Amino acid sequence: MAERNDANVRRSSSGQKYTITEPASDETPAKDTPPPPATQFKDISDAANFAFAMPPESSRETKTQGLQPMDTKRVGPYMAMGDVDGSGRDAVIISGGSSESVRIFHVDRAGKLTAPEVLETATGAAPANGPLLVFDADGDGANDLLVTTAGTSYPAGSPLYQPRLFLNDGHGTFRLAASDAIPPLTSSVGAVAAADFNRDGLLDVFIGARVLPGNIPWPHAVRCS
Ligand SMILES: [Ca+2]
Ligand SMILES: [Ca+2]
Repeated sequence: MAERNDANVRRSSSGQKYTITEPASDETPAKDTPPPPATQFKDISDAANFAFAMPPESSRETKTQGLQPMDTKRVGPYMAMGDVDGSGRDAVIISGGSSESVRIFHVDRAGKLTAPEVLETATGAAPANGPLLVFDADGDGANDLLVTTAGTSYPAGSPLYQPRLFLNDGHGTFRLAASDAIPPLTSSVGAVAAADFNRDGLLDVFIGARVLPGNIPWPHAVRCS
């Protein structure tokens, strides 16, 4: 019998015979588990009042679209951060599924998150929320909030996919912008970003579609306005 570890077996030459014998006892030998590596991060979710459950969507999109490899509306929840009340501290904004309201967690001076404000109450009768974008849409110096939609629960082209823009009064109170604030857009969204793409000094918005509902894997248009 020759005893070798895995590395030695991989380096063995031809013409040798190895006999591997299992222990007689049924007990599983203890693993030589190395200690977890040191990390610079520490979980303070409970101490910061940021421990909460956000249940996933219950229905399965893949039942109706055999080529769809995953449930796109279960990709979230999505999160965005930004100072929305002029405090100098970033709030945390979370969006969930079609039955989960968009919630705003402000951060107090002690670094703890306050009880969340509900931006809009979810009814379940709309697509799941998609990526969020905090940016100053109207140029008044206060961060506003764009809420997109995601998933394939509704047919392509449904107006229910229209993103919603919420304008901030500068103190963290949001109101839904006028219906013509955003051109008609029915994308199931996977990414959103703001930058001055055309260099005119004004922020522009990139909205990237993830899927075309009912037509997987046909791509959907990507918009920039
Ligand atoms: Ca603004
Ligand atoms: Ca621009």
